[in-house]
Amino acid sequence: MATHPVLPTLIVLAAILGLLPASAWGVARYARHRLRVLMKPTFLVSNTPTLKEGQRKQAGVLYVHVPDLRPWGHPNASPFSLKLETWLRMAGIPYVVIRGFNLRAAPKGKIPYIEIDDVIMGDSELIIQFLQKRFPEHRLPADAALTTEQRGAALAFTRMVSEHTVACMGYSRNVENVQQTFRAYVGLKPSDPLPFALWVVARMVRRGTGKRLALQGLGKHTRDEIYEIGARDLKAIADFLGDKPFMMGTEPTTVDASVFAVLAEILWIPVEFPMKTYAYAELPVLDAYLHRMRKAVWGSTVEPWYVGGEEAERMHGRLGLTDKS
Ligand SMILES: N[C@@H](CCC(=O)N[C@@H](CS)C(=O)NCC(=O)O)C(=O)O
Repeated sequence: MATHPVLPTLIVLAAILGLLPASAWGVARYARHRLRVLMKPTFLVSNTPTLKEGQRKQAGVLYVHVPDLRPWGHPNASPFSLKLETWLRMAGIPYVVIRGFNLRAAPKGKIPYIEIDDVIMGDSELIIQFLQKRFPEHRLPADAALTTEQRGAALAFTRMVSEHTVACMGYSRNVENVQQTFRAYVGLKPSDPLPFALWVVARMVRRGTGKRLALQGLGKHTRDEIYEIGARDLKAIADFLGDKPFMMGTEPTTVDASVFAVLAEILWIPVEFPMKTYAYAELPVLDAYLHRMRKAVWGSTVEPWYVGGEEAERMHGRLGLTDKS
């Protein structure tokens, strides 16, 4: 008896529909694995204590989970991880880094997060508040000396850079220039083809960020509007800084950790986009501030950083990014 022709078609269709999600999952997993392998050679070694594989965690030690993404000589490509590490150094709180990008293990599905004894918590801002209470002896004297007006301004700037400026930067990094950013992550030239695994992850990141920005509202604007809006944030920071060495005066305070981290991910990266161009062309105070913060907080612990100017040229050479068009 002849089988009805619709039946095999239905069976094939069902198989494809069943297999597609499974194969997409497989491709994503493989792509993540390849990404990790590809990024390994771009890691630069800093003197930050790091938990090695197989090492046991110890009581009373502060462990900081940050992504293992250290391109360009930055301590971290993640602005919020750079912020937290910068603040920990400012406060002089010893910590051990655990590198990885396992968002499923993160309490809020985001990096960075910390572990100390039985506490595990996410969100750089909440973490800082928690650590300020846990280690009162490490309270920054400059924070304690702030006036109420300065405290208000510090909170407003922290929120601006962490929720808004960073999102404008994220449009370049994860949407418009996502492929160039991924090339830079692994030290490829802009003209090099992106390895398939990276291309897959870049597309996923682009899609996810696009959706998130649209929901947040920023993504409803045009490209030029987004960069214009972001540039206004940069101008506000430059205006507020004026002649002061740091945001609140002569000493770095907690707000500087946030401002420094977000600005570093805009100015000191080997990817060109309008906010960066504008900062270098119109707001030289910002690059000077970054250098000051880096020297005050990080010293020479991480070398070489991608920092613009001569050093930038050197890093462009190292990364093969001489074509800046
Ligand atoms: N409000 C959080 C933001 C952290 C955040 O957005 N982290 C990024 C890396 S820089 C992340 O985990 N992104 C992955 C995701 O959102 O899926 C904080 O201050 O820690």
